[in-house]
Parts: sequence; C-alpha cells; structure tokens
Amino acid sequence: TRRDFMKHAGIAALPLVAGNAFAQTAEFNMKFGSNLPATHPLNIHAYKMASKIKVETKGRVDIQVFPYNQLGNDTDMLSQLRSGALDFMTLSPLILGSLVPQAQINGVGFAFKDYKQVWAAMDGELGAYVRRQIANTGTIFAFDKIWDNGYREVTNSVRPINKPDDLKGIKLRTPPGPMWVSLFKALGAAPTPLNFAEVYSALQSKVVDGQENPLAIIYTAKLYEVQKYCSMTNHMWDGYWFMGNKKLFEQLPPDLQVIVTRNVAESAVLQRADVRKMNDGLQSELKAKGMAVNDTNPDPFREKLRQAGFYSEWKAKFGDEAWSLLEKYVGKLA
Ligand code: X2X
Repeated sequence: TRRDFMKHAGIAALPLVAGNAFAQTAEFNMKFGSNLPATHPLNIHAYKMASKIKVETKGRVDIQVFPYNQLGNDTDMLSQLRSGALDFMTLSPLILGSLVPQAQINGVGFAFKDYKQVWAAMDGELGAYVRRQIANTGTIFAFDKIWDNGYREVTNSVRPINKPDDLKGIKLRTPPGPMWVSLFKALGAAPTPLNFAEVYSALQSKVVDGQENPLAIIYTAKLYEVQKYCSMTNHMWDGYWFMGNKKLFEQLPPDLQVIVTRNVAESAVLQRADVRKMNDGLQSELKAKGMAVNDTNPDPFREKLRQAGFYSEWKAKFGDEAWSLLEKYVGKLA
C-alpha cells in the first residue's frame, strides 16, 4: 500500500510543515466525513482540528474534511466507516441505533433537563456504557467526548406547534433512527425517516411538511428558506459521536494515535461552546429570515408520551442497566 511504501522509503523522516507544497506526501492521509454544512461549528472545528493534528504530527497525519454529505449520506458514510473506506465520521447516536440499539438512549424524549445533566451523563457512565456498545461492533469505535448537536426543535410549513395536537397529520421528516419514529408516532405526527442529505429538497418540494433539528442546523442549512414555523419544543438532546474505523486507526503508531485522540477531545470542548452559543442566540436571526418562532410548554408533550406508553416501551427495550444509568443523571422517567 501507499502507506507501507512511504514508511519503507523513509519519507516520514522529511520535515513537513502544514500547508506546504509537500502536503500530499503525508504518511497517513485520512478522511473525515459529516452531514453538516462547512459553516456549522462541527465542521469549523473539524477543519481547525485537522490543521492542529497536521502541525503536531509534523505533517505525518493529514485529515481531509468532507462536509455536507460530499462522501454520501449518513447511511452511506456509516457503511464506508465500517468497511474501512472512511477513517472518521460524526454521527448521531440515534442514527447509529439501527446498528447499536443501546446508543439511542440519549434520545429519550425530554430526558435531559439541561446541559449540566447532558455532559454529566455523556462524559460520565452513560456515555462510557454507549461507547462500550459501539466498540463491541469490533469494526468501529467512538472517541471519548461526544460533540454537540443540541436540543431539537420542530419546524414546518403548516402551523405553529404549541401542543401535541398541533402535530396531528403533520408529515414530519425525522433522521433514520427507530427512536425518532417511535417518539413522533407517540406524539401523533406522521414521521417519515430520511437522511439529512435529502431534507432541504424534501421540504422544498413539500414531500414532507416539516422536520426537527437544533437552530444551528436550521440556520446553517438554510432550512428557513423552505419552512415558516419554528416551535421551540426541545424534545430531545442530540450529539455527534466522533467515530473511527478501528483497524485504520490502529495503523497509526501509538504516539500519533495519542495526538489524534487528545485533539478530538479538546476540539469537542470548543465545539460544544460554539454550538451552544448558536443554538441559544439564533432565534432573532431566524425571525429576521421570516420564520415565526414560538415557545412551548414541555408538560403536555411529556404527558402525551407517557400516555402513549413511550417511556415504558423504551425502558423495556433498553433494559434495566442502561435505563438506570440514564435515570441516575436525569431522575425518574418511567
Ligand atoms: O439528520 C439530522 O437531522 C441531523 C443533522 O440532526 C443528524 O445528523 C441527526
């Protein structure tokens, strides 16, 4: 392989500086893919991280960033990651749910009251539990600090959502993950799972009426161009596991693995701060783009989920170990 050739040729010994004309001679050329626009903080920090890693590894590791589904949609990228055609990707734990069911646990409706609970759980035992399940696939793994997506809000082109009844008959795009379909069925909507790559055009052509995502995505993916109402439901917190292909990562010498691992964690902290700032501050920008934004009371939504048996169903699916780890951080749910 090219990597072996470079190693044997001793080319790694050349002093390489990030961004110079010899950049293509990096010993380890790696690829990172994501579903988000280049302007979203997740990718802004992925680019910055790639530069830092290149400098710190003296040019030996060159991670190329492919934003906005350039390498395919999430389903495609996940198979590439598993087969070794892709080194790294970020993915919602809930989309990973079709492969690692336990990973979906952060998506339980209205589970996390605030970010304090989110990071305590995800940087604590709940996150560690999920990462063990991901590692059990044998082919892929998740780095320690999950990156942020945010609390998810509902947008649509029909009416503002103030209470669960307003969702009745709304054709709502959800990401492809069992938890989302279950949650929005329980709330009375008509969920339609689609990859994020198809969301803008599905909304534009009115194949679906609405979708749900944090404000930073609604803004950077310009969903305000094709949606009128934005209802602040905060129905779940979602993140992005920064994941790698195990075999490819283990081809890096241990000292380079350490540099990459440390940078993923450090970048997560910076990325979380920027995502939070955007999600907290974008309401006025979205209004300026013509959206009608409304707050909601979570109680009737939570009550509707309870009545529909949502919590007891998922408690049974996750099992006692996972469910009590979640409740350890967020309190009793079911
Ligand atoms: O697909 C989505 O809606 C997104 C971008 O939020 C995820 O990656 C889960």
